[in-house]
Amino acid sequence: MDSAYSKYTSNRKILTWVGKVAKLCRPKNVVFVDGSRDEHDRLCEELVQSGTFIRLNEEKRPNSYLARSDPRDVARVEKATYICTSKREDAGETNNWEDPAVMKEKLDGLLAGCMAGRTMYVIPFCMGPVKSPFARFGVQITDSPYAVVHSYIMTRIGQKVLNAIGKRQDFLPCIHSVGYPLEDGRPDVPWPCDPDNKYICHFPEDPSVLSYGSGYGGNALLGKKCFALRIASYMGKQEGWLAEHCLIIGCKSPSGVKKYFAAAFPSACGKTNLAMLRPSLPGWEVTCVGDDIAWLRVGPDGRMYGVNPEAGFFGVAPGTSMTTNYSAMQAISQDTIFTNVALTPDGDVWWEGMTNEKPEELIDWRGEKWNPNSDTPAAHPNSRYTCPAQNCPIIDEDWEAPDGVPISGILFGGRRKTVIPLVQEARSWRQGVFMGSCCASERTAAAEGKVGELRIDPFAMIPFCGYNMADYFSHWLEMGHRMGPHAPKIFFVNWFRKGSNNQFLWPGFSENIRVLKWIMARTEDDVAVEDSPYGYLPNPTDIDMDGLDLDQDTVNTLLSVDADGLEHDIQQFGAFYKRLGDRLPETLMEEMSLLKQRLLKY
Ligand code: SAT
Ligand code: MN
Repeated sequence: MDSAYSKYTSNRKILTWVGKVAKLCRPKNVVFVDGSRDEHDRLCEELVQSGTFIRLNEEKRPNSYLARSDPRDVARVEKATYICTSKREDAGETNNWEDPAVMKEKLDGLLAGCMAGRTMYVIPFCMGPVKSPFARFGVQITDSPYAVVHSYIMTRIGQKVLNAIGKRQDFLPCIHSVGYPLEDGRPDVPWPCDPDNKYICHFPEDPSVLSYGSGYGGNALLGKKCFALRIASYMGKQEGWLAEHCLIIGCKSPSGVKKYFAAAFPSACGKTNLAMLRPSLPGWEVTCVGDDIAWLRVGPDGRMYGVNPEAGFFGVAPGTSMTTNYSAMQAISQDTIFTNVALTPDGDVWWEGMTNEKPEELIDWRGEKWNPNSDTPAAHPNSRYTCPAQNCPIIDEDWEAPDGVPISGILFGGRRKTVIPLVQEARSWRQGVFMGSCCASERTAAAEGKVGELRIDPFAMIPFCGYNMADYFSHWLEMGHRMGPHAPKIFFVNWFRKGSNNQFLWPGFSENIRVLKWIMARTEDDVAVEDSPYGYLPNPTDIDMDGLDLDQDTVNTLLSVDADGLEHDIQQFGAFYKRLGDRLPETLMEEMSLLKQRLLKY
């Protein structure tokens, strides 16, 4: 077969697929993205010309841009996200499901002619360092130049990746369209999308991904949540590894002992801040391997190793400041794309929480004039920065190590104003898996649902697990069996415990190093623990409280499990387990009854 694109690759599967998609979507032209600096700069210039990008003040924020989305396209859409497996049970209770053939027919209808008048970009990409045994390849077709310039930052792309794919057949084909064809003289808009027809569909059995109608974040950058979490979690189940919604950090003590930790928290629980923690304790050092996704495998020595499959950060802007996250502020001081933040009169960016004082005037994320008396936020609450990981001043020296970094501990957490202590250690891997399955966050007034009600989010994977959640729990248990005594210890943390006056008891942020210090000691069995009905608790004198102004009562509350509250938790998690049906591993039911028994004796 002769193809117009055979000068880029001799991979028949890619050439045939690209030809087929082009025929269906009918773009004006097809461009293979080569990943060069020139091409990147040209695309950014085109985005400025078309009004999607505003170039920021070169002196204040070099090589950076602001994009404002359509107000109807500002976040991932879970109700439009599907796992399409031949059997419904394989997607499970916690995912939207549709029959693959039915969904493909529907999408074929939407895709027909959907790229009219546009360029169809073909982006060869790699998740993980290209030469790593963890690396997985994909090819994303998209009609969004905004998605293309993001992929320069978020993944490894271009001709070098296409060469690395060579004749391999196992790349993930991903199709993305904003769903805004320019036919019959229809003029383009700065942020094309099809707000009433969004579909983010995963076909893990193919595997493939099809996303239609949205240009935003995880809906459009298909390497991220779609591949690196949903599809990869399914692959990991088949192949014996884990794709997790985890940050990875390195933590070095003043005496030079360094360990790596992975941590999973539901959204709005401070994941990015922990990923870039600035320790308050002298001599301690924290380095960042990744802020969002970890691929975890068992190494030849039986220990767990992790890589960050991404190459950049796609972080929430509001709340990010020199005090809450100094390293993120440094990382986004250049080469950054901002989406839906506010624009200052001198061509820089601003968002709520960036400075104590609000600027006198701004252009808000909708492009309207804004001042401190305006009753809407200047930046959208889900506004984002996209910057290269390399920009982070505390990026770990081994963040691209092909074999990953050894993981000594796994942390789970949530936002819990009561019940759950500052930190506890699981008695065993299986109790750790139980704790992971019991990740939850209290709803804040801003979210839907009753305030204080628990939103259950096991392993922080509810929106990202690409298969049946009960099977996922079994897979975690199985990973523990494989590692045996080499398995990392599992911890559960909660920075958000409140006192009777509704004030946070723990200062959090930089002070969280004190908890990491204890966790480090526990991974070496350097300190003893106290028993509790739930996990093992620190002896209060073993958490370094030097220089903190916390009275004994506060410390005692922070380091205690509330038995009554825990009983209420168990009821809610019990109901959730029931929902998962009979594929739920017996071991977790046993862990739950052991917890009940310990509570009775308490
Ligand atoms: O939009 S993304 O899915 O990439 C980010 C997020 O929702 O956390
Ligand atoms: Mn995330």
